[in-house]
Amino acid sequence: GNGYDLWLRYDKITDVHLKQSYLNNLSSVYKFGASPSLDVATKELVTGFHGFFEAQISKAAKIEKNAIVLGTKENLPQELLSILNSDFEKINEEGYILKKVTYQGKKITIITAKTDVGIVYGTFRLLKEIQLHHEISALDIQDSPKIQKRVLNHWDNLDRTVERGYAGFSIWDWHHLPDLIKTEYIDYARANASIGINGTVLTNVNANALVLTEQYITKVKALADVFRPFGIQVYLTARFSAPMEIGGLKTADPLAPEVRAWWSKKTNEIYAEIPDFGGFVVKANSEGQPGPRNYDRSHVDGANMLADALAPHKGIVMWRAFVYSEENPDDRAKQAYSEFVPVDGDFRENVLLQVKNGAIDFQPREPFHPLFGAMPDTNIMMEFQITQEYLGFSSHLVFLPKMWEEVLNEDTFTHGENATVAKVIDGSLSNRKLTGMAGVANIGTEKNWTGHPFGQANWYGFGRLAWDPYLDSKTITKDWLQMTFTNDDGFVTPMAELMIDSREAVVNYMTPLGLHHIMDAGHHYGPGPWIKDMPRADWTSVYYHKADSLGIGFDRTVSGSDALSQYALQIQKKYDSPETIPQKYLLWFHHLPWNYKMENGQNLWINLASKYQEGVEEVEKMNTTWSKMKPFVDNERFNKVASLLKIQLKEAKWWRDACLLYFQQFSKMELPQFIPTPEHNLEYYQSLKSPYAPGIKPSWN
Ligand code: BDP
Repeated sequence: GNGYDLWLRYDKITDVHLKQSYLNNLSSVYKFGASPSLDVATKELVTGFHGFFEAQISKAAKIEKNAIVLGTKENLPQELLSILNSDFEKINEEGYILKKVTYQGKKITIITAKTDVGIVYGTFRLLKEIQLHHEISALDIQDSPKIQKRVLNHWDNLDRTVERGYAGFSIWDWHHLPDLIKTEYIDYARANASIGINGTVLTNVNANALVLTEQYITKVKALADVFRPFGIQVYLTARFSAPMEIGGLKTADPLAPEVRAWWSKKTNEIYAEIPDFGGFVVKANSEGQPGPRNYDRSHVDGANMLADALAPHKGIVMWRAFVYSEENPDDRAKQAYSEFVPVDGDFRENVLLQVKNGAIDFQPREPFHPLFGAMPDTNIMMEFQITQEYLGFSSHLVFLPKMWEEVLNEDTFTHGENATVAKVIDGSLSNRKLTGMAGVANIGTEKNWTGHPFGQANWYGFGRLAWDPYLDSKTITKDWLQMTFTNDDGFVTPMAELMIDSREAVVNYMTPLGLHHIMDAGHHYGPGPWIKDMPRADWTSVYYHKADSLGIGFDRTVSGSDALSQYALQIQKKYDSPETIPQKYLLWFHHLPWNYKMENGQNLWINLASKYQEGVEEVEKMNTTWSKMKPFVDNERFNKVASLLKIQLKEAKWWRDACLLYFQQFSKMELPQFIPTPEHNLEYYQSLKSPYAPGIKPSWN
C-alpha cells in the first residue's frame, strides 16, 4: 500500500477463531442521543468492521445482545448510569469508558464519556484493541488525557509552502477553500482524533497577517466545521503587527487603546464564525518577527493583551518562549530563561508559555530547557518538533518519541520529589490549571502524509505522549508497528528494537557527546561544522562546537557562559565536572582538550571517532534488519523504506567523514584504525551544496 491509511488500516482478521470471537462480541451498534461526534464514531466502526471482517455492522433500533452501545453520560438511562458510577469518577471531561456490562439482561459493550469527543476516543480505542488482536470479551477500560491542549503546529504558509516541511506542500488548499472540502481533511481529523490530538494551528509561526482577514476567516471556518465532530479546535498564528498590516493602524503597541480595541474586534469576528476557535499562537521578537519589544513593551504586555481579547470567548494564547536577540551577546542557550523567569506569575490565566524541549533548537539531543520547573506560577507547555529539521528531514528513519521520553523523564530538581519535566507539563508539579503540548507537524501532500513511511510513527507517538507524557516509547513502537504493518512477532520485535535504537544512531552519526548545531547552514541538511560568517554568530556552527587547537566543546560552566547556573543545584553539581556529567552532554557544557582522558581510558578524540563509527554501524544494522522484513511488508512500502535506509547509511558516513576530517584539523591526531579511510577529502565535503533542499523559506536567514 502507499501508506495513506496510516495506522488506521483495519486489516482483515484472517484467524478464524479470532474473527469469530470478535463477531460474537459485536453484533450491532446502538446510540443513545444524537450528535455529529456520534455519527463520526459510528462511521468509524463501520469502516473498521468492513476492514476487519469484510462485513457490514448493523445499526440497530433497539439494544441487541452483544451490541456496541454509544452515548454520553447525560443520555444514558438510569440503569446504565448506576452501573457506571465509579467508572465516571475515574475519567475527566475528555476521557472515556469502554466496558463490557450487562444491561437489561444482555451483555453489551458500552462506550461512554462525559462529552461527545470522549465517545470518539473510546471508539478509536475499541478499534485499536481489535487491531492489536486483543481480547475484547471483558473490556474494562477508563482512560483520560493528562494534558489539555494537545496540538499540532503547522508551519504552513498561505502559498502552501511549508517551512521545514519535507513531505510536499501544505495540505490546506486555501485557494479552493471554503468550497472544496477534501477527503484529506477528514482523514487528517480521523488520524488526529485516533491519538487524542485536539487542536491544530493551521499557519506558520513566521506569520502572515492575511489569515486574519475576512476572506481567510471564512476558509478557516470551513476547516473548523470539518474538525469539530472530531474534537479538534483550530488555532491561528497571530502576526503581532497585524493591526498595522491589515487594520490600517499606525502602531501595534499592545498598550495603545486602539490596538487593544482592534484585537478585541478581530477576535469577536473570528468567534462569530467559529464559536469554538482555540486561540492564537505567537512568535514575537524572534528571528525578525514583530512583537511588543518594538514598542519597548514586554512579552507579558503582548501576551496579556491578546489573552484579554480572547478571554470572553474562552480562547487561549500560546506565547512562544523561543526568543534570542541579535543585540544580546549572551549565550543563546541562556536568553529565554533570562527573559521569562523574572516575569513568572505575570501572565494571564489563559496564556501558555510554549517552550521548546531544549534551549537551542530541536537538536538530535539537547538537555531539557531550563525553563521547565523554573516558572512555577506560569502555565508552561512543551513544544516538540515532529518534522525532522535537524534530523535528516524525511530521508532518515529516526523514532522521535524515544528522544521526547528522555526529556519528559528528566528530573528538574526544582521542587518536590522527582520533579520531572512531564510533571511540569501536565501541571501536577505546581498545580497549573491550563496545560499543553505542541508538535510541529511533519505532514504534507505526499501520498503517505509524511514522506518517510516511518515519519508516521513520530506523528502517532506525539499524540500518544501528549495524551500521556508518562508512556514509554517502547509501547508506542509496538502499537504503531502492529497497527501500521502486522501483528506478526517476527516483524514487531526486531522492528521495535530498530526504532528505539534509531534515535541514538542519529545522535552518534551527527552530533555525538553533546555536540550540537553543526548542520549545514540555512536548510540544516547534512554536516556543516565549518559554517562561520553568517549574519548572526549564533547561526554558525563554530559558535557551538568551538573547536580549536586546545580542544572542543562549549564551556557553559562558570568559567564559560555559565548557562549551567540556570539549572537546579543538583544538576549544577553533577554537570559541573567533566568527570561526573553524563557523557551524552559532555561537549554541551565543557570545552575539553583533544587528549582529555575519558571514562573508558581512551582520549576524547578516539571517543568522538568511535561514536561517529557506532552511529554508522547502527544504520548498517538497521539496513540488515529491514532486509529481513520483506515477508511481512507490501512491496511498495518495503522498497521505499529500503531505499531510504540506503540513503541514510550513505549520509551517516558522509556525516562521520566530513566531521572527523574537519575536527582533525584541530586535533592534529590520526584517525583511529577502526575508521575506514574517508572516500573524499575535506575540501570535497565543504564544496557540497544543497541549494534546493526542501523546507526552507525563512526570509530571515
Ligand atoms: C527554527 C527554524 C525556523 C523556525 C524557528 C522557530 O529553523 O524555521 O521559524 O525555529 O521555531 O528551528 O520559530
